[in-house]
Amino acid sequence: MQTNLFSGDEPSGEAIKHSIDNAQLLEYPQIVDPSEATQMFERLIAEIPWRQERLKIAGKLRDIPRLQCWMGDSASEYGYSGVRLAPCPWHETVKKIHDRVADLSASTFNCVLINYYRNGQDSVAWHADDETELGDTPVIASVSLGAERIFELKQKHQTPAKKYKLLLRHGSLLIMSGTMQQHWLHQLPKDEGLLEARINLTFRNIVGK
Ligand SMILES: O=C(O)CCC(=O)C(=O)O
Ligand SMILES: [Mn+2]
Repeated sequence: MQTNLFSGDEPSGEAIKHSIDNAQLLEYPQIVDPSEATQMFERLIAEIPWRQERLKIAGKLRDIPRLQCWMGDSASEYGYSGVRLAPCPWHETVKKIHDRVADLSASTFNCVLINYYRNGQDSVAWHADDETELGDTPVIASVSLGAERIFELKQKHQTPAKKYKLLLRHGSLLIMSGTMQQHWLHQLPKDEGLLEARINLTFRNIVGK
């Protein structure tokens, strides 16, 4: 698997534009300075109403390997891997991050899925954020706080599939857009031995709400 960064990457202002087929992937290595990012991280861990969602796998209900909170405008309800999530009202810190991200990406977001990976045993499996309520070419803005984790990308339809890895840093922003969700899958694999936690906020816009 090819590692960070992609050949042909170009700097774009304070962002790095990753060159991948049929997609746009823009990385801002630091949108908040590390001390403010740490304050945000600690506040979110303490104040977000984290939920343990469960999924039916082979007829058995199992805990998903992370805690979550769905947050957003009151009308946004969302389906994720078969789970229906009703939104919590905006938290002050999340709203602050939202405003920064909306400004940088020049996009509108009416909700955010927040994931809390308690340690390296927590993860998210291969998937695309391609739910119909997000539209055909969604802009997904993904903010990372806490432990650095590897984020992996894999082509959906090609054999052999190209794969890439990116290191997602404390206080960084990754914007996935264009036809990315149609052509690529992404995952956050387990990181055996990692004891530190990470929070990820993926801002989304549910169309027609
Ligand atoms: O934690 C991450 O960086 C990715 C999370 C993700 O892909 C999702 O919540 O859809
Ligand atoms: Mn995703």
